[in-house]
Amino acid sequence: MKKYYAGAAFLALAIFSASGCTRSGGETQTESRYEELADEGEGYINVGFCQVGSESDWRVASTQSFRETFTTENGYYLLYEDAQNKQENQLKAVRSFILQEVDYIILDPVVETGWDGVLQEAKDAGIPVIVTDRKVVVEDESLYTCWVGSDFEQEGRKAGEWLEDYLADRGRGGEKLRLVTLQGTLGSSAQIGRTEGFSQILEQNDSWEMLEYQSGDFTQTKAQEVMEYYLDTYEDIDVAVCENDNMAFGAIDAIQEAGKTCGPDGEIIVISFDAVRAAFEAMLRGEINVAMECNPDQGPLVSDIIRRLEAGEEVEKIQYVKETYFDTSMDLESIMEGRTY
Ligand code: GZL
Repeated sequence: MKKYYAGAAFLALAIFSASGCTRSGGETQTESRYEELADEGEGYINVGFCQVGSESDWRVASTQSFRETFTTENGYYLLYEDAQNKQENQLKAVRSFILQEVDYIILDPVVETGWDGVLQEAKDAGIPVIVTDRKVVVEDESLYTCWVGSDFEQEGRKAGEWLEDYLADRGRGGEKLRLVTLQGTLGSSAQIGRTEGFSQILEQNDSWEMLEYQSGDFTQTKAQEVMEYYLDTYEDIDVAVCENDNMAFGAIDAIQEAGKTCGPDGEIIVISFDAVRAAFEAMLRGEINVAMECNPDQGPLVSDIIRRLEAGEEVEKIQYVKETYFDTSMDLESIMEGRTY
């Protein structure tokens, strides 16, 4: 437990004021608020959580998981920063956590590179960094304690394998297929892994043609624009690979506005990733064919890691969350009853 200094808090405030970083509610903290933090944080494990943003349903579920886990009832004082999908905001937030001398930093990095400097600063300050969800690529792996998240490449491969089976079950194996991909935020682990994983199966199917890759940045709005371009540019698209649910929703809007159909009974097969509740609802409406699960409930896993570190235990460097997929052949309503997101 590190002592909290008002002076450091004031400097942290100066950083936040200049950066536009906001607390979760969007308000900017006053100096007195940081002094309050000093008292509020005493006696708890102080954890600084630097979240990517709030760009998708998955991200909202991820934030909820951490907020519900890192509570004072559970022995934590959580400092939460929403970086609004900007790496510069994440760098400032991590530096603020260092200045406030938190006990642990949790980082969900918007993209994989550009972290060596700030992670060295955290290491020099003696603050362990736990990376969650997306990965960092750094020269020195000792700059972070461990990573917890999804095997994105496996998600991509499983999506390709699902498509092979889906087509074979309908007597369409070996059929000429025209695909488009709506990629996530370029350079993010989820985008890199899903694109790579699916491409491995694409390469095994000579009759499949990937017409184009474009990023929808994991947002519904951008994805609708990208899908509108695809529909204007290419005849007879058979499959839309959407690297998250919100982009699938945008693609569906564009498909329907173009007077086309999608889903199990439609012209265009829609493959999605995340499998949030709204994706289940879209599958039940017959708009999405399959949603590859990406588990956002990583708060409890990270808390367990911190407890083990507090007890002086070693922790595994890489820890994957368990995931599956859901498609319209399944009893989706029953499955939804048992899910928290
Ligand atoms: C995946 C996560 C991605 C989700 C998107 O672990 O990083 O970011 O797939 C989210 O919904 O925007």
